[in-house]
Amino acid sequence: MNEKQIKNISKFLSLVLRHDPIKANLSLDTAGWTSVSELLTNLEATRYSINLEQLKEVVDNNDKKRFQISDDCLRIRASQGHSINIDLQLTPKEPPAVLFHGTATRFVDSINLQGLKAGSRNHVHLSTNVDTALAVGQRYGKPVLLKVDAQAMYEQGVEFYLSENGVWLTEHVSPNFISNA
Ligand code: HQG
Repeated sequence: MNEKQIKNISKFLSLVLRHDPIKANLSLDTAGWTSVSELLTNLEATRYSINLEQLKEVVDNNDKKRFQISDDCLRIRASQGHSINIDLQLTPKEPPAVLFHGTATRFVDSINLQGLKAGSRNHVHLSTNVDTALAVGQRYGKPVLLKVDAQAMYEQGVEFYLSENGVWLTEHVSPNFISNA
């Protein structure tokens, strides 16, 4: 497979495993997993004829490690970013003292009023890395970097989760924990 094919399949997997499994005639279990063999069969029927090795290539080459295949290779899921209601079954974890969120300047007034909301996804996505956060913000316009006082939130009992691919997740960030970075 060439890079373009890998990217196209990866995009389709994001769609199916995070947002719209019906697009590949699949259902996800409560933790977001689906059957690898059904996925391969249904991919072939819809648009991409690939085998398990090629699926692994897509998963391994993904720039943000968005997908996980179970150790027995029977199941696959997206590591984060879902809009459908699933429970990743992650254990709450103490976050680093400071986390970053990149957004677009046009959202800042609303964020200052309402805090960071998960929107269509299940969680607010936060990063330890400034460049990653800025790249995330860039997707929506002129980026701005926000700093989240994760330590204070944690001390007040707010739960954080670390996804398999290193994204920090929480349900909501109140405005009083947000400042300009
Ligand atoms: C903004 C990508 C107005 C929020 C990335 C963001 C990430 C508000 C947008 C992952 C708001 C939601 C998620 C408020 C938040 N008022 N706007 N109160 N609260 N927002 O795409 O964090 O490439 O759902 O700042 O790498 O941008 O798909 O979230 O701009 O990890 O794997 O509303 O998506 O990963 O947008 O990105 P999103 P996000 P993938």
